[in-house]
Amino acid sequence: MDFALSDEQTAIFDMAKAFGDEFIAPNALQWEKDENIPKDLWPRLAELGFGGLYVSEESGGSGLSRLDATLVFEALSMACPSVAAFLSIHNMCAAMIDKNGSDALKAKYLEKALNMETFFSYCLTEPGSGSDAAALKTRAERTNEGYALTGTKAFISGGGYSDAYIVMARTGDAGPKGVSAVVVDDGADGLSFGGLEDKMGWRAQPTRQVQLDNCDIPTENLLGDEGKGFTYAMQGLNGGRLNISACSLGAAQSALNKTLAYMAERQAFGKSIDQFQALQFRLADMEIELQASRAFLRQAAWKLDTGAPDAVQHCAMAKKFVTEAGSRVVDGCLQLHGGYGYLADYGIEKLARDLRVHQILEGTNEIMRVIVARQMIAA
Ligand code: FAD
Ligand code: 2MC
Repeated sequence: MDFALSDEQTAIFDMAKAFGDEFIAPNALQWEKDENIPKDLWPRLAELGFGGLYVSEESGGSGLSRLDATLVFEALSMACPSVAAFLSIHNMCAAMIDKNGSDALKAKYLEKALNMETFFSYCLTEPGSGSDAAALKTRAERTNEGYALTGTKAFISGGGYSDAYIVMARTGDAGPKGVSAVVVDDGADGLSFGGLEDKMGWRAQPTRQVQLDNCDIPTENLLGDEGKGFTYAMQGLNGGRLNISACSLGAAQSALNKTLAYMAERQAFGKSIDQFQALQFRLADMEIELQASRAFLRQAAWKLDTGAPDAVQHCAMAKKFVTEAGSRVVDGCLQLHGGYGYLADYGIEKLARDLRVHQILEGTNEIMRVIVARQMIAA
């Protein structure tokens, strides 16, 4: 057992960190104010191979492991977790196409997804079904040419911004086995979007409803087999949950780094505030939480990479543990900044807002416990 990163993994982390430091961190507060990530960022990330991190090399992707990918999201989130998490959703979609798509679907979308000419969103949640995802009602009716989709998807990251959408829709009976996954292009007839959601965090990236009203798609846009869409969607989320955890981890680490520097400068009662042992203990507790999170997350990623039988549970456990630890650490960092922590210019309050949603999306942390407890009881 080796807990160290390889030289190659260290280089991957450093490359992502350097990109984030130079091109994302200086703009993060402005992009949040603008409620927009400039689209020219994505092809530049794609040049580093970040458009298909764990798309196989034979399909033209980077062929990295899930563990390697967590390093990229941890590093990019040190610059902005909202931008990094958005990239994670695209990667989840690209990998779903690579893993499950027909040759025709891959030929149509994969290359453009990898160079991020085509940016993907993932559409599972509906207004009436979030945690109970298999209760989704959007229908995909067979037509002569393909499918006609009708229904509404809620809370879609990149809704109205992305170039294509992977939509989970019902082609069969109630329950998970009646769900298929299809690709819908931006601009398709019958596709429209709700208004921009006004959110607590993740404000740089747009969230909208995706509305489908007899939206026609060709047969070739079916992803994999009919009736397997729910499983594809869940398999995609296993990696997504690791990435979201990595986003919490990187953001919390950057908050802690900033806090250490701040405390060395800030004076109170004749000394720098890092000299108060009560505060040193808080720093130590935060360091311990992040180190434990990192080790636990990487172990879960390794389980997914190696096809361990308990990989799903470990992804869920990591998501619950790391996203909560990340938010606790950022909140602690805000407190250690005193009043300045509450001001936007210091960047800490943004992280507190951005990270909060990581306990809700990609499966709430209650659902993560449902997954773990089901396995414990079944064992
Ligand atoms: P509900 O399912 O209604 O849950 C309400 C509460 O009940 C929660 O606390 C939940 O944990 C709890 N609960 C529900 N069932 C159980 C149970 N069995 N046991 C214990 N507690 C339970 N979705 C997408 O498909 N694509 C996206 O790109 C996307 N992006 C998002 C971006 C943002 C900013 C947000 C806020 C959400 C996004 N989502 C997206 C949706 C997200 O995945 C859902 O909000 C989430 O899965 C929860 O669903 P819900 O909001 O319907 O809550
Ligand atoms: N990995 C692989 N397969 C999975 C899986 C996973 N994580 N979870 C479920 N499955 C399979 C499962 O094995 C079963 O297949 P089979 O019958 O062949 O064995 C099938 O999917 C149905 O699973 P369940 O019987 O467990 O389905 P159930 O309806 O009871 O509940 C639950 C599943 C609650 C775990 C699932 O609905 C869930 O994860 N809900 C949370 C939804 C969610 O995460 N939404 C995120 C939206 S995306 C987002 O927020 C973004 C920001 C992008």
